Amino acid sequence: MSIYTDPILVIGNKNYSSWSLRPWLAIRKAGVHVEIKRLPLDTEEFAREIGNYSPTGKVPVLVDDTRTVWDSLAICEYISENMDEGHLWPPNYAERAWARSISAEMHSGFPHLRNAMPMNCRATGRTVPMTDGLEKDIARIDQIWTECRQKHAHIGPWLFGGFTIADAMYAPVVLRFNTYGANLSDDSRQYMQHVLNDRDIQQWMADAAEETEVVAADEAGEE
Ligand SMILES: N[C@@H](CCC(=O)N[C@@H](CS)C(=O)NCC(=O)O)C(=O)O
Repeated sequence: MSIYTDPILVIGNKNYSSWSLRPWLAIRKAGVHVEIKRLPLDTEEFAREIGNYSPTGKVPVLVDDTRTVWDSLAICEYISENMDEGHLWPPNYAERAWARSISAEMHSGFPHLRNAMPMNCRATGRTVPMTDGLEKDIARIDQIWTECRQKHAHIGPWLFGGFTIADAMYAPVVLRFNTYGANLSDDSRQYMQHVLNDRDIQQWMADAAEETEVVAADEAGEE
């Protein structure tokens, strides 16, 4: 007989773990109770403990009673479906398809952005060399944000008006652009500012600022 305990989300460092931020933010926006366990990346503690939770040896991973859900997008889906009555997607099916498309695009794409601009919440004013690939990734993200905002500004300040998983998926990109800068449309810049002002994002950044670990591989760019 298993004794039910609160679900646990295992995350990495708040400063560096972009994948962890996504389900953490979805949990905050769903307003559900999930215990957060932090395992700092690149440490003996991580290596020793992650196998107790995750079959992939990676974070984030959610453990809910007998169920284990790994991979950021799958966790966001689980939170929406099983803990929030599907409210973390837009209510209309066509909008949902659009939100899912850009979420999947984020999840599997933008390799130049990921490599050149690692998430590093507490760093600002950094510059990295611009390449054709990076420029293309940034331009595509700018296009996605601009289209979403132009269509949904009358509903609310998030990509689809109200908060959805798509915002969770792009939140680390906002933090990356906050660190390294990016050439964006006015609509995209307003969206970025909205995300940066969000209470939960502010909390994540404040927690990140208090962390002391440094992951050398994720320290990119010149001050
Ligand atoms: N596609 C996965 C990526 C997970 C991932 O790469 N996590 C990194 C941290 S952000 C990790 O756990 N790295 C530790 C390791 O590989 O040892 C997701 O969406 O959750």
